[in-house]
Amino acid sequence: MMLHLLIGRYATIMLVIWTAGAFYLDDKAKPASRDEKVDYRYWIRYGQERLHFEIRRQQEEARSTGKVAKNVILFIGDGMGLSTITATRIYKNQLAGGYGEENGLSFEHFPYVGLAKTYEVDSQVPDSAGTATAMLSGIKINSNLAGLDARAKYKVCDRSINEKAKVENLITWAQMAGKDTGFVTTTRVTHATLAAVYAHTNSRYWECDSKVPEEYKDCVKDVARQLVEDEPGRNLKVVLGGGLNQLGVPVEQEDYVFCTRDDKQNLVEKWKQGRKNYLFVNTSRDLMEADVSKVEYLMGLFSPGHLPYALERDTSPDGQPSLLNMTVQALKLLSQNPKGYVLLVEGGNIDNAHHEGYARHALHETSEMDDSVAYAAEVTNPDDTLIIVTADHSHTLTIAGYPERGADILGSSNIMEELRGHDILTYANGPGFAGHNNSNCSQDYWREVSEKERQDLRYRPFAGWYAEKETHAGEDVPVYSRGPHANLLSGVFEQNYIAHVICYSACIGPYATYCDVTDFPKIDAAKPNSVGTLSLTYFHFFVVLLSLLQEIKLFC
Ligand SMILES: *C1O[C@H](CO)[C@@H](O)[C@H](O)[C@H]1NC(C)=O
Ligand SMILES: *[C@@H]1O[C@H](CO)[C@@H](O)[C@H](O)[C@H]1NC(C)=O
Ligand SMILES: *[C@@H]1O[C@H](CO)[C@@H](O)[C@H](O)[C@H]1NC(C)=O
Ligand SMILES: *[C@@H]1O[C@H](CO)[C@@H](O)[C@H](O)[C@H]1NC(C)=O
Ligand SMILES: [Zn+2]
Repeated sequence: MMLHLLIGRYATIMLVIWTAGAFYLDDKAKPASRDEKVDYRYWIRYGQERLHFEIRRQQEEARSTGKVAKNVILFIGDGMGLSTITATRIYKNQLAGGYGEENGLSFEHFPYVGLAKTYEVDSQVPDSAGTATAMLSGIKINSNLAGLDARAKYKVCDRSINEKAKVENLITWAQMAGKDTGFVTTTRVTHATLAAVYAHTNSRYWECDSKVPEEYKDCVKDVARQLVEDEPGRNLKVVLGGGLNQLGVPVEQEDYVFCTRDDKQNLVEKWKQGRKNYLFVNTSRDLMEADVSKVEYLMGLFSPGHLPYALERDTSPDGQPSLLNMTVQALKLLSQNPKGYVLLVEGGNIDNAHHEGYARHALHETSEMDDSVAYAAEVTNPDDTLIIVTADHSHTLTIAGYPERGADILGSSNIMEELRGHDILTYANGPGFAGHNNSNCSQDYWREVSEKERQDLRYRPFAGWYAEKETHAGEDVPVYSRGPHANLLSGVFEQNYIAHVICYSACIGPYATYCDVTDFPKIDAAKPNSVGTLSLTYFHFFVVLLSLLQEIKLFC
C-alpha cells in the first residue's frame, strides 16, 4: 500500500516534469555547449526531450494509417555503415567547432529506424548491385549481378535463363502508375547501384560493350545501352552523375576511365533522339542555371568516370555540381508531376573513398549526402512523401582506442601506451596497411605518423591486413525513414523488405490494389502485410491509450 502510494507520487511528479518539459523544449536536443558536457542537467533535459519525441511519434503513428506516399525518395549511402555514420556525425560538428559526439545528422532525427540484413543469396558480405536489386525489386539475388534473380549466374549469360530470371522493380512500377522517376549519383551513371535501377546483367562490370565478353555480346547488352535503349532506363526523367566514357561521349584521351566503347556509339546523342523537351548538361553552371521546371527529360554527365570527391571537386561554374546541387534540380523537375515521383539519390563516392582507405573523403562524402537529405526533408511534406535513408552495405571502418571527448575524429588516440600514435579510425583491411609498416622489424614494426600527415586529404589510416582495395563489411545497416507507413521499417529485417514497404506505401506494383478502398488499409487475410499493418497500428494505439489511462488514474 505504502509502496503503491510512493510509486504513484513519484510517477505524478515525473509526469508533471515531463509535461512541463514537453511544452518548453524542442524535440531535438540542442548540442551541448562546452560547459554542458559535465552538467548533469543536460542529460536530464535530453532524456525528457527524447521521451516527449517518442510519445508524440507513437501518437502520430496511430493517426497516419490512411496516408499514401505520392512521392518516394530513397537515399543510398553506398557503403555507409554505422561506424561511418557515427564518425561523420562527429566530423561534421567538429568542422563547425563543436565537440562532435552529441551532434545528429539530419536523418538521425527521422522518427523510425530499422536494421537491414544485407547478405546476398550467395554471399555473406555483399556487393552494391545485388543489394540495390534487393532494395528496388524486393528479392535477394546473387552477388555482382543486377536485375536477374538467383537462377542467373555471375559472368555467365544464358539467354533462356536470363529471360526467366529478369526481375522488375519499383522504378518500372512507379512509371506504370504515372509517376516520374529518376536518379542522381556521384558515381558513373552505369555503376553498380544504378545498374540495379534499369539493367538486367550477369555482371555489374559490363558497363561498356568492350567489357562484355565476345561470346555474350548477342546475349546481353552492356549496362550503358540498357540505360538509353530499354525500359525503364529510357523513361527516366532525371539521370545525373558521371560516366561520359561509358556513354561514348568523346573526351580527352587521358580522361579514359574504367571502360570506353568499342562500338563508338555516342549514347547521349542516341538518348536525345525522339525526345522533344530534353536538356543535356555537362557543367555545374548549365545544370544550375537551367529552368528545369520547364524540362521533361534531364541528363547531366559531369565527369569521364565517377565524379571527383567533394573535397577535390572543381567548384567553378565549369566544374562539377555537388550531390545537393543535383538533388535540388532533380526535385524541382520531378515535383511537377501531380501523380508524384520516385527519386533515388546515391552517395556513391562514400564507397569509393572507403575502398581507397581515404577515411576523410568517406566522411565528407557522407556529410554531403546528409546535406541532400536535409534539403529533401525541408522541401517535402511527410504526409505525402516517404523518405528512406540507408546503406547497401557497410565497410571495415572502426572507431577505437580511448580518445577523449571531442578528440579530432581524424586524429590519433594516445591514452594507451601500446597504442601510441594509433589512428582513431582504422580499417580491418585495405591499402592503408602499406605506409604504416617499417621494412625493418627489429624494433618498431609500425612507422610513426605525424599529425600533419594525418591532415592530408588522402591520408590513409592504418589497415590491419594489406589489400589493394579495402573491402565491404557484413554487419546490418541502419534504415532511417519518415513519411507514410515509415513505421513499417522498424525492427530487424531482410534488406529486400524495403522494396515491399515502398510499394505498399506508394500503392504501386504488387501492392497497387491496396489503395482501391477509401478506408485504407484493406484487411485481407490472404495478404499478410496488410493485416500486419493494421494490427501493429492498433497495438500502438492501445499502448498509448493504456498509458494515458494509467497516468490519469495516478492523479486520483
Ligand atoms: C628500423 O627501425 C629503427 C628503429 O625504430 C628505425 O630507426 C629505422 O629507421 C628503421 N629502418 C627502416 C629502414 O625503416
Ligand atoms: C559539354 O557540352 C557542350 C555543349 O553544351 C559541348 O560543346 C562540350 O563539348 C561538352 N563537353 C563534353 C566533355 O561533353
Ligand atoms: C551547390 O551546392 C553547394 C553546396 O553543396 C552550394 O554551396 C552552392 O551554392 C550550390 N550551387 C548553386 C548554384 O546552388
Ligand atoms: C609494407 O607492406 C606492404 C604490403 O605488404 C609492402 O608492399 C611494403 O613493401 C611494406 N613496406 C615496408 C616499408 O616494409
Ligand atoms: Zn563497394
